[in-house]
Order: sequence, then structure tokens, then C-alpha cells
Amino acid sequence: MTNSSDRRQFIKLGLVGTAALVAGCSSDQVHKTDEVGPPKRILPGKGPIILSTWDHGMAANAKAFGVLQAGGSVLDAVEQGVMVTESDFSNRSVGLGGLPDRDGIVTLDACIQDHNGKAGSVAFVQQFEHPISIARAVMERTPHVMLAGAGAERWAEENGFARKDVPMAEDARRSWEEWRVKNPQPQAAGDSARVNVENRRSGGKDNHDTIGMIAMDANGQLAGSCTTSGLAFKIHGRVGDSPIIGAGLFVDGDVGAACATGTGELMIKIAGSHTVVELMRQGIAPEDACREAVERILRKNPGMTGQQVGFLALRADGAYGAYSLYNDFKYALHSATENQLMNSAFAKKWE
Ligand code: SD4
Repeated sequence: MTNSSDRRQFIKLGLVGTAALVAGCSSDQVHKTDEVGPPKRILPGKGPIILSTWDHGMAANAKAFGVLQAGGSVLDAVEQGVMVTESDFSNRSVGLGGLPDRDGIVTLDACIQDHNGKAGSVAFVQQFEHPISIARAVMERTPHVMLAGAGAERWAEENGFARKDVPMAEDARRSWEEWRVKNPQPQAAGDSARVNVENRRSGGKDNHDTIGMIAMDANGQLAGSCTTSGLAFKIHGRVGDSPIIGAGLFVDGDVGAACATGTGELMIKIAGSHTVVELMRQGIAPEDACREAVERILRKNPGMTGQQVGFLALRADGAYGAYSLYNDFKYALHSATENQLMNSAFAKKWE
């Protein structure tokens, strides 16, 4: 960070602090959540701090923390952290074990970004265990940011990534076949609202649980990663927010980082993660920045029901926050001392 950006940052954060004092609360006092969870706070000083989406973030965080402890870079940490989730073939929303698209094919999206904003991404790729590593290779070995589909697959093979065939698990096949019977028309697609509401009624889970990870090392260097099999039963060829820099993930080392989970179309339309980082740039606290992004989605989509969206944000000074539309969004937080599952603040409760 330059001296002048240091100064700008200081001034902005100072202004927020002053405004908050006038309002009688700390700038990072959190929005209320009525669910029990560990108290939120600003972690002292810089990192290490690792945040990642949903329960599967716990194992991913543990790996990422181990990478940092072993002297790896924060970019190594966010890559290797989410590789744990990608390799868990019992996971139905990340990696090759994910639920398929409407044609019964698993297609993967992933992206990665470093402290300086360098980025790499792959979209709509089949049969690779670690799309996040291909995304990193795109960033490091090509002049491009994003490769998609057959071209991305061919480039991956040419660059040493081996194809992997993971047979569809029985439960995944059953869900897909049941969905196809109920949705035979060719334009039917993974309608997360309906699928989620039906799943909830039968006591099941959402059909989308991307892993997004944002992290800071002990020197204050930031990086982020995001990887998913995307919306279940999506139209073949559909790309979500997760591989799109600014939608599923955004990192600006001067300001902070954000990542997103939930219905990708909603994220893309407001450039969600970029929005959160830009709000933090304006001096808005991390959780409030996430809340504003969720509220913007709500304002732009009046009458929308049943769709979950959630954001994580990490500011360059170690402050963090999370906010989701519905109440079940959890995230894993690894500080210098512990790894814990947190409940996000939220706008509404599932009925
Ligand atoms: C997508 N955002 O493909 C992803 C799905 C997801 O938590 O997050 N899920 O739209």
C-alpha cells in the first residue's frame, strides 16, 4: 500500500469511526442477529484471518491456516483451502461430486484473485478435480483472466492437469431424475427458488452451497478463491457468479475482499462482491457493506422469494462481516487462534 493510499484509508476509517461515535456505537458494532453465535469483533491488527462460506469452510479454513503456518503465501492458502472441498466427492455443491445440470452433466466454475488484483478463472469445465488450480494457472501462465468450456479443458490438459471421471453418486442421480420427471419441459432449469423451497419442506438443504474463501496473512496480504458446481439442474452451459471476478469474488488489497454464495444470477446483476468492496472503500463497515448489497438485490427484485444470497467481507485492517438474505447462512472464521462456525446476520427467516 502506498503512503498516500495509507493516508486515504486512515482518513476514511477515521471518518466512519467519528460518525459512529456521534451515533453512539462503534463503527463495527454488528447488525443484530437473533441466532446464537460467537460474538463478532474486529480481530486485533492484521491476519492471519480466513473466512469461508458454509460448514464445509471449517475443513477448508483448517487447511488454509496450515498452509500459512507452514510459510505458504496467502494465495497458496486460499487455493489449497478450497481444494479440500473440491476433493470431497460427497459434497453435492462443489467439485465433481456436485449435483449435475439438467442434462445430467457436472460442470464447474472457479476463480481466484490476489492482493494486487491479478485474477484467473475457469467456467463451465467438466472432469477436472481442481478447477481452482486451473484458474490459478490461467492467472499465472496466460495473459487472460478467464477460460471457459472445451477451450479451458483443452488448455488445462495441455498444462498438466489430468482429467478425472467421477461417477454420479446414487443420491445425486436420484435427485436429478426426480427433478427431471417434475420438470420435463426443455426450458426448465435449476430454479433455485422452487427447488430450495421444496427441499426445505422435506427437511433437506439448499441446492447451492458454493465455497468462497477470503483471507489475510500475518503481513496483511489478501487473497480470495471461489469454486462451485453451480446451481443444481441449471441449463447446460449456464455460468454462475462464482467464476466472475466482481460477482462471486473480489479482492483489492488496498481496501479488502468479499465473496458471495447463493443464486448467482442475482449476484452477477449487481456485481455483488465488487459492490461490497466498493462500499468498504467508501468507509462502510464490512457487515453493513454486505447488508447493503443484499438489500440492493432485494430492491431490484421485488416479490422475489425463496432465493438465498450471502456475502462475506474482510477489510484490509482485519475487520470482517457477513450478511445473508435468509437466516441459515453460516461461515467459518479462522483467526490466529481458533476456527469457528459463525451465524451470519440476515434479513429474513425461512418460513
Ligand atoms: C451459482 N453462486 O452457481 C453459485 C451457487 C452457490 O451457494 O452459491 N451457491 O449460482
